[in-house]
Amino acid sequence: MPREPLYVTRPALPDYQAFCQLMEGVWERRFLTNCGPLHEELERSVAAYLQVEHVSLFNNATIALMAALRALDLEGEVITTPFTFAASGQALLWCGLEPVFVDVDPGTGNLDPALIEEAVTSRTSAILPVHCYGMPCDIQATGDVAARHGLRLVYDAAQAFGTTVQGSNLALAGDFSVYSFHATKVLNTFEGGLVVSPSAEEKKKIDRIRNFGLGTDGEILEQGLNGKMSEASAAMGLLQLETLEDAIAQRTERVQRYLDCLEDCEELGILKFPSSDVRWNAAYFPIRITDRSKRSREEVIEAFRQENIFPRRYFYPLLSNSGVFNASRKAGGLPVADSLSREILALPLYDDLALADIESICFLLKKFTCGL
Ligand code: T4K
Repeated sequence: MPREPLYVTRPALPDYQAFCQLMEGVWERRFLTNCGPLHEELERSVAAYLQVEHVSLFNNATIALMAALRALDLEGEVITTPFTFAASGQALLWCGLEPVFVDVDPGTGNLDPALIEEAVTSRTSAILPVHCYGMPCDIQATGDVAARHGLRLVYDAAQAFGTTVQGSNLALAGDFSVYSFHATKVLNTFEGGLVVSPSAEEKKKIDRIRNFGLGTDGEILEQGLNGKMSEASAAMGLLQLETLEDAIAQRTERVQRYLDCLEDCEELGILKFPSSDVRWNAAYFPIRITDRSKRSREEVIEAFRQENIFPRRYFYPLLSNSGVFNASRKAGGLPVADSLSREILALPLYDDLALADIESICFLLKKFTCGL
């Protein structure tokens, strides 16, 4: 049994002294939030990293999603995936929108553009796809569907910071892209989020919504909320950005070790990891415990728990099976999402996870599922 628990993820932490140094400046200035200098520096640095011009930092991605949806003045139905974290659907409900759930691609867990198109009605106003596990959706085909039907497009890129697609900038897909900097993400700011806007005008609107809907003279111009990122979070982000590429390289090495260790276990389903034109951020390592496995997914979780290892069912239950979304339309049945959700298990993955721990996890997994 591993001495320390192995969780599905552990946050990367920068050098503590470097963080304290940035905090000394905060103490001197007594400027804690409301777009202080560290916040402004992080906005510039993140924009440069993503090679975009207009970004807005947020206190988390759920609020950032709500701000992006609000900025588009949407109403009626929004087509989205049921195979995602609760936040994607919850943001729609908070904006008074009606989620319509559409099935996903079995290889990637991402929305299937052909099924999106079949689900469009006269009440559809937008599409909210999710780059599941940080793996990019089919941006081209999804954008084509949106254009053909005059729909707005907001990408939930919460898990995708650091993923790049050759020839097209993931961050600029659709009307807005929203990233998360939560503690469990590849880059974290304790809690945090980001909206990428297509123009200065849109960014101005997003920034206003983020700050209670206030204009420059304090007048209340529109519906808003408090989505601002603090200086402490911005400091964390600045330090993490310096080491992000190393972190992704370390994660990628760990994914490869998993793939090597599991290649002889046919009872497991391995998702279709991105091809060579994608630089994936290796945010998660999900596998499928299929019905050929000796033990069920739930039994595997329990067996791991006995070993002090804690994989997670990302994503279970399907949003469409949760009471909160009872009234939401399910377009054409959701068989793929349903089986993915029943079989999926995200194994521990983080940048400093020991390679020997991955080998132990795979050894146990094969014992539980394939009898190897
Ligand atoms: N859209 C999508 C597609 C998302 O995946 C998310 C968030 C959002 C939108 C919304 O983004 P934010 O509003 O959060 O910025 C976690 C995260 O809380 C959530 O951010 C994330 N997705 C989701 C996939 O995972 P939980 O409930 O599974 O987290 P929790 O607390 O159980 O943590 C998982 C494991 O990580 C723990 O067992 C131990 C480890 N851990 C966690 C934290 C918080 C640490 O080692 N240190 C920590 O500080 O939701």
